[in-house]
Amino acid sequence: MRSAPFTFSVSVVVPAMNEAENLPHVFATLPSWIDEVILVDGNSTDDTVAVAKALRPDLRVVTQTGRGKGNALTEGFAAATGDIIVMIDADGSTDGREIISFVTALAEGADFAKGTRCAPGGGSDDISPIRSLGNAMLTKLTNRLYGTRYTDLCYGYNAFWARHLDALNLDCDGFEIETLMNIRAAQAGLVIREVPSHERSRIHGASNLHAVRDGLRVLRTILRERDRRATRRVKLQREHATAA
Ligand SMILES: Nc1nc2c(ncn2[C@@H]2O[C@H](COP(=O)(O)OP(=O)(O)OP(=O)(O)O)[C@@H](O)[C@H]2O)c(=O)[nH]1
Ligand SMILES: [Mg+2]
Repeated sequence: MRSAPFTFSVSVVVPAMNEAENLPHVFATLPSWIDEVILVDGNSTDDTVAVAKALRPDLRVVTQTGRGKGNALTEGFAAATGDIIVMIDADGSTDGREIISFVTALAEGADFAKGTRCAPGGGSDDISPIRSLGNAMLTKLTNRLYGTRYTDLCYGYNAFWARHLDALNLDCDGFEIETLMNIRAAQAGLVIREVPSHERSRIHGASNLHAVRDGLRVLRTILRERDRRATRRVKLQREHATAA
């Protein structure tokens, strides 16, 4: 039952591929005042969907049509009906009890609330030294190229007002989705607030992320978005010149 006195509604989007064993833990952390939970199933071969539905009869299930976490989130966001959309993982690493911090940041004026493990109050039980180094380098590069002041680029716990979905214009398939969101949010001039978050270890099962392969996808995204920005600038200048 809803107990928080919000005037807006909150959807939680959970991408899940073979996470049946983790879902009882994940759903147990979700606040009672969430209006909608959408599980985006990546064609799981275990009981993910059945377990999820049994845990939450009000659950909405979206079966993704493509592949990858990016595709899953994009399709889940499109299906969400809430004023606010929160994205969390289904492996037990993101704690639903932190959702209130994200929603509060948005209610206080942020457009985009970005989780960070690397600011005071945040942390990780999960990230390896090599991934931590890679993330730090990619974060630094993004900050340099886009003038942002992010402390943690590649983290999957974020929330935003659904009205900004068009500005984010998401069009990627893989784990680079968080990077794309962070860059596009900044480029769209959204008010971004970082929210300290503590990442826990995956409870059961194996990670789908491959540090080198997915790190390179993130790097390509960072560089490609810079080219997109340059192309857009030239196009705008041409349009101005033609109009003058
Ligand atoms: N629907 C769907 N969900 C996915 C897909 N790939 C990953 N996920 C989910 O996305 C979330 C994050 O994936 P993980 O494999 O834990 O990767 P990660 O959290 O980035 O990496 P770790 O820190 O190693 O756990 C989990 O809930 C996965 O089940 C996919 O292709 N489709
Ligand atoms: Mg994980």
